[in-house]
Amino acid sequence: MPVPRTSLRGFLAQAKGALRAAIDSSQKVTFVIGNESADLDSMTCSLLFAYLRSMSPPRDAFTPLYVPVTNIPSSGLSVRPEFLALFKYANIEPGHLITLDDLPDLSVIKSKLRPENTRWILVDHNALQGQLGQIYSERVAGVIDHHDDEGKMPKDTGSEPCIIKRTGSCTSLVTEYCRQAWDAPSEPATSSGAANSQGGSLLDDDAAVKRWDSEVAQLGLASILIDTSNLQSKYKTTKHDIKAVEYLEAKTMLWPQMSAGFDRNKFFQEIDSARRDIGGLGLQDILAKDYKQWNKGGQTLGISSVVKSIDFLQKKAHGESNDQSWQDAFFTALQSFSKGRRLDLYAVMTTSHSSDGEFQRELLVWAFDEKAVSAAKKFASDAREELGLDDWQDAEGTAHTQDEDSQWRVIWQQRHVQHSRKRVAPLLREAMS
Ligand SMILES: [Mn+2]
Repeated sequence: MPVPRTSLRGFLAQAKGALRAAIDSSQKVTFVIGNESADLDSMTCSLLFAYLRSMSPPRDAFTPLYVPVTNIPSSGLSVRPEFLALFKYANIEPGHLITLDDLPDLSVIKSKLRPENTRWILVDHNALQGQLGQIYSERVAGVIDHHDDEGKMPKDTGSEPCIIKRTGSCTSLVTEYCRQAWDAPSEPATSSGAANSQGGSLLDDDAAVKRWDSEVAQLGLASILIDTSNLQSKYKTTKHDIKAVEYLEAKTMLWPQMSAGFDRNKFFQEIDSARRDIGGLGLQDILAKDYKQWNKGGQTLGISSVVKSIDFLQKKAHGESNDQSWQDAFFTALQSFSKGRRLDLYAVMTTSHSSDGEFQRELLVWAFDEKAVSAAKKFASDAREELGLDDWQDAEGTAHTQDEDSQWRVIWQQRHVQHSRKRVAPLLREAMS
């Protein structure tokens, strides 16, 4: 039985209820989970997929309801102001989101959510990382992603999707996959009091459906616009993104109250400035905000993406620790971030604009032991040309390479700015094997 048509807000309340039932009374559960950087794209992919799929699940679905999980603890929401900026368009609040805090504690998760009772659809990644990956990898039942294939996809996904395509935003692929179901006549809404009490208005009313569609469409629209710089990035924008934006914008406008005042450029600007507004965050939070981690060849690699320059990060570090030079304070902060996560290899990728508006990237790589040093040096020689790596210099013209037997640290200007973490991460992982 499909879930009757309801608002995203009502749906999330139902999904939380289903998750609780799964934990408390060993019910089956299907998760839709984004990657652990939990950026806007990952969050909206899981919401869109779970919401739309639950309205028309395949006949042989493991469970009719799909539970969207944002792959961070709820405390992580405080460093994602862009989520809050967007939630109001979707008529949801942070408390509606299902996060890792809604799953059982990792020490007992295996007994509370027995692997055989779960199924996992991965969106915006194609290999389940970390401790969830160790327990539930075998239960991955479908993938929609726009990263390099890590070779861990299930062989047969049956009626669940198995899609990896290079696009600006994974939300574009989710939209493409779900739009047929979205446009199909919806299951008649019921006036069941039980569902009403969960916060969803179930009026079988065309106007209500248009409003709900518009709210969900705006969620998806935001991610695609952010990931493609409002469709202006020539490196990132693909035809999938353009089509999905057209489709979602049309859905947004079908709600008469929205069609009068909606301005896509303004909408993009608002979400984008919220995302860039990280000045009030501490440096550790900035490094953790868009962070991913992998294990390869017995070593652990971490990569932080940051929307400000190295110069900004150094000043931030200095401001937080007045007794050290800018550089020392910065490197101390990176070291403590890496130690806390037991990293062998740590990279920081920055994006910023030069004074004359040119888009720039910097790449810092720090190897903390001999094995990691040799991987980092191999990466440097293998990837130098492709990424356009030039030595980075600070305002005083000083480079900051540190080379000792057991450690190596280097900062580059990455001239070939089309390459994001989607390319840099596979190159680093390759060098580690
Ligand atoms: Mn993505």
